[in-house]
Amino acid sequence: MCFRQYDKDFIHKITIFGNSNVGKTTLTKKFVKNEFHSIVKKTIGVDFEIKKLHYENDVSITLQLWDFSGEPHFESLFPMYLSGSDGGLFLFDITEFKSLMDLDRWLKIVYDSFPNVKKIGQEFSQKNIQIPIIMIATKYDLYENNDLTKVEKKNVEDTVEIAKKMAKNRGFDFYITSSKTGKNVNKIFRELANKIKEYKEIITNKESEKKKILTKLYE
Ligand SMILES: Nc1nc2c(ncn2[C@@H]2O[C@H](COP(=O)(O)OP(=O)(O)OP(=O)(O)O)[C@@H](O)[C@H]2O)c(=O)[nH]1
Ligand SMILES: [Mg+2]
Repeated sequence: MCFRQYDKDFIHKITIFGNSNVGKTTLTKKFVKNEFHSIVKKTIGVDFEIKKLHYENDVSITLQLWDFSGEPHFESLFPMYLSGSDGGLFLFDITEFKSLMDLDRWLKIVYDSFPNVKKIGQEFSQKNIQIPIIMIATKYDLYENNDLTKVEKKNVEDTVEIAKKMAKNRGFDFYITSSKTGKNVNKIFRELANKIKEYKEIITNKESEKKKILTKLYE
């Protein structure tokens, strides 16, 4: 990646959302502290973590991770916490089909929280929102470790296939992860950080184009 001087000061606010129990806190802790716990307290409102990503030439980007509770009674707080977000991770549990089906319910809150978002049709997609969002399938180790019955395995396979299609139709990147084995955990945060940087550059370029046009008009 190519960085300019001002990138050294980059801070990205990332919001992590999805139903309760899908593994948001576990993924955050795995990424920040390389820890995995099989018993985790439910998040009350929101938890907050920080981690620096280091790049070449001593450049680093600070990620502020806002790990939001998936419990419905905290939902009304979500728009407030979303404010100023640069990117989002939507998590669903591969063994819990309902957690995938709630994608649009979560996206609606995200969309409603950004005043300038274009809302076209009923389906929420990446092109209508100004921050990058990545879809994350969690707990893949449960599929790999052969503890599931044949029927449960087939259900997981169907869920993942449907999730891939939903992600493709909406223009979201999609990753399968496990916080237990660490599969793709670092990768998704790096991917999202890179995407945020691209989005910020597009916005900066658009703004400087606008300024150029306005300057010409008033010359
Ligand atoms: N096997 C396995 N279990 C996981 C994984 N990720 C999370 N879990 C378990 O899933 C349960 C719920 O995880 P949490 O991280 O608390 O879920 P959450 O999405 O933060 O839930 P809320 O805070 O209530 O919104 C815990 O028992 C975790 O150990 C994973 O990758 N593999
Ligand atoms: Mg939590």
